[in-house]
Amino acid sequence: MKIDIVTIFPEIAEAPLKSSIMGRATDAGIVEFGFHNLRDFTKDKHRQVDDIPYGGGPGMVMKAEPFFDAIGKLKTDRSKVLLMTPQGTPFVQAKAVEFSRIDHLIILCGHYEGVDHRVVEALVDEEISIGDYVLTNGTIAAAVVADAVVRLIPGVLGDDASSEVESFSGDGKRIEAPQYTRPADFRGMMVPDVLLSGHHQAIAEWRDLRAEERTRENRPDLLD
Ligand code: JFE
Repeated sequence: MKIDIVTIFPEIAEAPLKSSIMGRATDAGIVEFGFHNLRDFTKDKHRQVDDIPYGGGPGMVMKAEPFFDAIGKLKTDRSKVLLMTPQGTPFVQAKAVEFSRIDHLIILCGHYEGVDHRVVEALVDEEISIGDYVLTNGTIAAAVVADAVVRLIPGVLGDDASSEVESFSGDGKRIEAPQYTRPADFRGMMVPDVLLSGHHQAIAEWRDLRAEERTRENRPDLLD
C-alpha cells in the first residue's frame, strides 16, 4: 500500500509514521509513505498557499491550485483521495478496515480556516473527520488515519495482536476488561485473585462482567 500525505507541515506527519510499528512496516516494504510539502506545488515566488475568503469573514482559505497540481502529480487510477476536515464523515474502525484494502491513499491536509471548495468538489473522494473537536490543521489527523489503517494490513502486527483487531470492528462493541501484569502486589494494590487462580472459566466470566461494567461506565453509547 502507498499513502501520500500532502500538507504544509510534512515533518508533523513524518515523526509518528517513521517511528515504531509504522517505521517497521515501511522497512518491511508493506507500506510506503510519501510526505509532500504543498508549498512545492506553488509557482509564485512567495510560495503562497492561502488567500482571503470570498464574501469576507475572518481567517484565510487554502488556495485550490497547489492541491490540483499535487493531485495531478500523485493520482493514479487506483488512488482514493481523502481530505481531513472537522466537517467530514466520522473516522471509525469500519472506515479504517475499508481503507486498509485500498492500494493507494492520498490524504490532503488543510490549514487555516479550510480549503477552497473546488478542491472538495473536483478532487476529493471522501471528507474525513477524526472526531468532534477542532485541531489547528489536518496533518495530525492524517497521521491518525494512516496509523489506524496501516496496523490492519497483514504482517504489520504480530499474529498475537492481529486477533485483537476484530474486537472494535464488529457489532457487539464493548470496552475490554481491565488488564494487569507483574507484580501481583504493587505497593499494596492487588491484582484480582481470580486472575491468579488458573481457573479459565472463572477468568472468562470475570472478564465478561468487568467488560460490561466498564462499557456502561465509560461508553454507555455502545450499549443498546
Ligand atoms: C483542518 C480549522 C476552524 C478548521 C474547516 C484545516 N477531526 C478534526 N478536527 N479538526 C480537524 C479535523 C481539522 C482538519 C483540517 C483543520 C482542522 N483546520 C482548522 C479551524 C474551522 C475549520 O473548519 C484547518
